[in-house]
Amino acid sequence: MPEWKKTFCALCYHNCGLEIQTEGHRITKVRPDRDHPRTKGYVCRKGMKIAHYQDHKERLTHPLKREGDQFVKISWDQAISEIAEKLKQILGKHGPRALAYVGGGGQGCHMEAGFGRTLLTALGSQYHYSALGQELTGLFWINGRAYGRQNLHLMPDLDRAENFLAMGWNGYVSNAGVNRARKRINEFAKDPDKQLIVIDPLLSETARQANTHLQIRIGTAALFLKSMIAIILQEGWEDKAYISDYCQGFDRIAPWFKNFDVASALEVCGVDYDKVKEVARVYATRPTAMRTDLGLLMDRQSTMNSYLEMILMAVCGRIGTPGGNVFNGHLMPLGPHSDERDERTWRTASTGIPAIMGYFPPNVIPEEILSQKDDRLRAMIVSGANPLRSYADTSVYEEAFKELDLLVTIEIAMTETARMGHYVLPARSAFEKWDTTFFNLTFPETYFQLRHPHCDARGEPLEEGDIFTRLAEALGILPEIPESLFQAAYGDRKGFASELFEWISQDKKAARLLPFIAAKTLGKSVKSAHLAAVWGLLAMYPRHAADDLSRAGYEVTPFLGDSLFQGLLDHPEGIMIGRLEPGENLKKLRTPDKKIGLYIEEMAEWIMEIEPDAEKESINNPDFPLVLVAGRHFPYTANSIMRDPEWNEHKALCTALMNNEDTQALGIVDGQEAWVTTEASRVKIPVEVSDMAAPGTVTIPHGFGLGYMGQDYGVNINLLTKNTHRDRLAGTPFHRYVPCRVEACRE
Ligand SMILES: Nc1nc2c(c(=O)[nH]1)N[C@H]1C(S)=C(S)[C@@H](COP(=O)(O)OP(=O)(O)OC[C@H]3O[C@@H](n4cnc5c(=O)[nH]c(N)nc54)[C@H](O)[C@@H]3O)O[C@H]1N2
Ligand SMILES: Nc1nc2c(c(=O)[nH]1)N[C@H]1C(S)=C(S)[C@@H](COP(=O)(O)OP(=O)(O)OC[C@H]3O[C@@H](n4cnc5c(=O)[nH]c(N)nc54)[C@H](O)[C@@H]3O)O[C@H]1N2
Ligand code: SF4
Ligand SMILES: [Mo]
Repeated sequence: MPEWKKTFCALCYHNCGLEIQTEGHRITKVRPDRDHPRTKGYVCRKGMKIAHYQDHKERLTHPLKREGDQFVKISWDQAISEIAEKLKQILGKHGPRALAYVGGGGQGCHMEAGFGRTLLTALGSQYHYSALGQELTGLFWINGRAYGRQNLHLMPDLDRAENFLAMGWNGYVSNAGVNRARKRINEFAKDPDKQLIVIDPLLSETARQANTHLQIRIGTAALFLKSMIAIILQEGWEDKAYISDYCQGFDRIAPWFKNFDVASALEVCGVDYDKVKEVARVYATRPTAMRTDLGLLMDRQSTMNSYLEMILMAVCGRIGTPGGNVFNGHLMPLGPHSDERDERTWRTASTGIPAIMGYFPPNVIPEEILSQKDDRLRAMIVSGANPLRSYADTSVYEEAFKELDLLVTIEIAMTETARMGHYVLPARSAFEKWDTTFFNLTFPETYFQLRHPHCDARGEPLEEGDIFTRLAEALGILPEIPESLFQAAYGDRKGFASELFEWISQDKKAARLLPFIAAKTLGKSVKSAHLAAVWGLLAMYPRHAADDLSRAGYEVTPFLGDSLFQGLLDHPEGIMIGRLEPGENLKKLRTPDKKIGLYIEEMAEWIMEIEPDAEKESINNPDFPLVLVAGRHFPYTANSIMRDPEWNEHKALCTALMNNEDTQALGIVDGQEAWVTTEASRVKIPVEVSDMAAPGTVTIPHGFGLGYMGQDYGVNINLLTKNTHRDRLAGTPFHRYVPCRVEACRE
C-alpha cells in the first residue's frame, strides 16, 4: 500500500490540509486530510487537482539565460555570478531605487519572502511590490490609522456570532479568508436562530445561500455603507458605552452622518429603505461578524470602503468583541507597519505612493519603469508572481518590461513573465521543498504547519531561500560568520541557539541578515535554507507570544521555540502554537491612547464626496454604459497558478456572464461571441447568459489567457484593465468596477 503523506494546498490562502501519494516527481493520489487540526477534511475541487500544479510539461528544470530570442541552459554558478555582477553595475550607477522585488510567496509558499526582502533591504531598496498591494493595502492603511498598526488585521469571529454579514465576498466558491467557508455559510443560512446576510450586486453563489440578499447597484458600496452608519446613528442604535470606552474622535465623525440623505442614497444604490434599515438594526443590536473582500477592496472607492467598514463596526461595538470581528494571532505578521508620515518610509519615485505594510502597488510599476527620471526602476527580481497575467494592463506591462536592464524571474513554470526575462531561475515547487504559510484564519487558536518535501525535484531547482542566499553571497553582503557557529550548527540545536543569539546581539548587521546566516549555518546541517529560517522564527516566537503559548498549554522556557520546531517535524499536519483570550482582544490596540481612531484626517474631504447626487453622476458613463467585474473567482480558476488546461479537462470555461435583459437588448444569444471594450483594449469572448449577472454588469473570470505548449487558453482579463484606474491613496486597482461596452460579434 503506498503511503499517504500529509501536506497542504498551495492554490489559495485557505491552505487546506491534504494527504497525497507520490511516485518520484509526481503526485498520484490526493484526499482531504481529516486529521488536519484547522481545516478538518475541508477541500475544494482545486485542491483535488493539485497533481496538475506539481507536474506538467512546462515546469522549469535548469537556470536559463536569454540569448537573442532563445533561452540557453546555464549553470547555477554562472547564473548567480552574472546576475550579481549586473545588479552591482546597475545599483552602482543608479542607486538602490533602481531595484524592485516583486511577488514573494503567493498563496502558500511564504518562506521565500523573508529572504527576498532581506536581500532587497540589504541592497538599500524598499521597493517590494506584491499582490497584497493590489487588494489589501488600502485596508492595511486604515488599520494603521485606526488601530495603531497596519498589520493589526481583523477576522470574523464566527464561532461566537449570531449572524454573518458578507459584503463583496463570495466565499462559497472563493473560500477566501474564512476557515471552511462553505460549511460556515451553510451553518448560518440553515440555522433558524442565525442569519446570513449578503450584500452583493451580483447573485453570487454566496448570495444564493443568503437569508437576506441586498442586491445593491454595482459601484455604490461606499454610499451603501455610509447609509448604514447614518441609519444607525440617526436611530440612536450605536453602542454608546463602547464608543466612550474604546473609541476616539466620535464627535468629529458624527456630523458626517447626521444629515445624510439616506433615502436618496439608497435610491441610487437601488435597494429598499426598510430592508436596509432592518439589516442595520440586526447588525447594531446582535453579535454579527462581518466578512468583506475584493468586492469592496477592488471597487472604485476602495480605501473609502475600508474606512466606512471600520466606522460601521466600531460604532456598533463589533471590533475586538466576541461574535464581531477580532484581531487574530500569528507566528509572523504579513508585513511590517510602515507609516508614511515617517520620512524613512519610501514613496514610489514618479507616482508618489507610499509603502503600506511594506508593500507597493503593482499598478504603478509600468509608470515607474517608463519614467524618464534617473531613479526609475531598471532591475527587477520577480518570484512567485506573474505580472504579465496578474497585474492590470498587460500591454503597458509588456512595453515597460522591455525597458528593464535586468529582469530575473524565479519560477516553477515557464510563464508569460518568465518568457520576457533575462534570466529564469527554477524554484522547487510547494511539494519539493520545506515551506509554510503565514495566512491564519482561526480564532482564538493559532495553528502553524510546515510543508515537508514529499516529491522529488526534476533537474536542479532550488529553494528560493537558497537562491537568495547565493545571490547575497555573490553580492558580498554577508558578514563573516564565526567558525564556531558553523560547527555548532552540526551539534545540539540548543547550543547552536545560544551561540547564534549571543553573536547577533552584538552584531547588528548580522541580526538584520538573520535568514542568510541561518541558511549558511543550520541550513547546511538540516539541508534546507527554509527549514533553518523557520527554526529561527520559532526560536524568537516565545519572546512575544508567551501568554498565547501558555494558554495553549505550553510551558514557556527559553528553548520552547526549538520544541515547537520539533513538533512541526513530527506532525506534518501542523500544531497549535497559541490561544488568544476572546475577552481581551481589544488589548491588542496599539494607538497611543489604546483607543480606536475613528477620525482620519486624510479621509475627511473624500468622505464628503460620498453623496447621492455626486455618486450617481460618477457612475453614469455614456461611452461605457456597462460595468465589467474584471475577475470572477470560481472553481475553475486558481489565480495564474494552474497552467496545464488538463486540470479543467480542457473545457471552454472562460465566458462573459451577462444578464438576459442586456443580451436581448444587444441581440446576443447564449454562447455567441461578443466584443468587450474598455478604456484599455477590447477582447472577443463567448457570452454566457446567467442570472448571476445583474442588469448592466458583465463578469469575466481572472486566471485564463495562460499560454501552455504554444497555445493560449481563454481570455487574459488584464488586457481589459487599465493600470491608471486605481485608488487615490493606496494605488489598488478597480477590478470590480471597469466601465465597458459590449457589441455582438457579427463576423
Ligand atoms: N476558485 C478560486 N478561488 C480563489 C481564487 C481563485 O483564483 N479561484 N483566488 C483567491 C484569492 S487570491 C482571493 S484574493 C480571493 C478573493 O475572494 P473574493 O473576494 O470572495 O472573490 P470575488 O470573486 O472577487 O468575490 C467578490 C464578490 O464581490 C462582489 N462585488 C463586486 N462588486 C461589488 C460592489 O460594488 N459591491 C459589493 N458589495 N460587492 C461587489 C462580486 O459580485 C463577488 O461576489 O479568492 C481566493 N479564492
Ligand atoms: N483583473 C484581475 N486581475 C487580478 C485579479 C482579479 O480579480 N482581476 N485577482 C488578483 C489577485 S486577488 C491576486 S492574489 C493576484 C495573484 O497574482 P500573482 O501574485 O501573480 O500570483 P499567482 O497568480 O497566484 O501565481 C504566480 C506564480 O507563482 C508561481 N509559483 C507557484 N508555486 C511557486 C513556488 O513554489 N515558487 C515560485 N517561485 N513560484 C511559484 C506560479 O507558477 C505562478 O506563475 O492576481 C490578481 N489579478
Ligand atoms: S484551492 Fe481549495 S483545496 Fe486549495 S486551499 Fe483553497 S479551498 Fe483549499
Ligand atoms: Mo488575492
